[in-house]
Amino acid sequence: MSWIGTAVMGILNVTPDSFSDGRRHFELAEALASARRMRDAGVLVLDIGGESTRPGAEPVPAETELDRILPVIRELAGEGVLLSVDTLKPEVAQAALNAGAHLINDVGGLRDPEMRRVCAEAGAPAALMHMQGEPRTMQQNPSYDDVVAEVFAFLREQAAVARAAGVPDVLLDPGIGFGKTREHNLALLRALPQLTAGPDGVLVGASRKRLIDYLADVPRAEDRDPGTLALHLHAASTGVALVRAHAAGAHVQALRVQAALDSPG
Ligand code: HH2
Repeated sequence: MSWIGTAVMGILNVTPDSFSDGRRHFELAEALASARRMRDAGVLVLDIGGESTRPGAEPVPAETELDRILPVIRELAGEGVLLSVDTLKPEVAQAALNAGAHLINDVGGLRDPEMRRVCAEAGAPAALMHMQGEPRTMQQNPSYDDVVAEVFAFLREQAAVARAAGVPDVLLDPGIGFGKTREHNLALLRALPQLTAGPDGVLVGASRKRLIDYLADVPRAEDRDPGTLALHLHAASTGVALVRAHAAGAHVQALRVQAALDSPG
């Protein structure tokens, strides 16, 4: 995937317990209105999630996830925006693709062979993310010998495994906040040029994450959009393909300005 500027993946949570916007998107009408606002603001893709993966979150059954996301996918398919589904479960991915979703966002990094098979058979690209441990416990004691080398090696290996299984295209995501300390996250963000120099597109998701509190003392997630933008503009300057953001409209605007400054003439 060659770099043609950084696009925005707008976050559409249809979970009652997602860490930053709670019940707001839980009602279908509100979810759809929010999705259409993000589409009109110029996002490339909407990332629809029916299970929170915030630190400490408990998994939900596949039926619950599907009850939350399928009505949204069915309504939005064909409305001029790509639809990504944020799920760890192959059966959820399969049903979402059948309902009109285009891309699977797997925070499990396509480690599950069944997830690779579902994407390959549907011809669906996938975002594969690095996570140490699992959401319930991942922030308890994250540790690495060399976080950059280990995370990037994992992503490159998983990309090769996915391609060998027939997944048509992959995006690599270092997984900011997924089993990582403040120092681990910063090291990965600083090392992004190593990843964007490779053949695959890169996705970064730092939106409203605790890292911003550690860096700038912002305890409430909903107050972290300025810090998010700073991190994502940095990521964009290294050539990432996509940034995953709650404040989608602000991101589209800022990235257009940054792209104008960077384009010659
Ligand atoms: N972060 C979250 C969820 N999905 N997917 C990718 N590819 N990269 C990420 O960094 C990423 C992700 C965060 O989890 P959650 O608690 O569900 O919060 P939200 O979806 O509101 O960001």
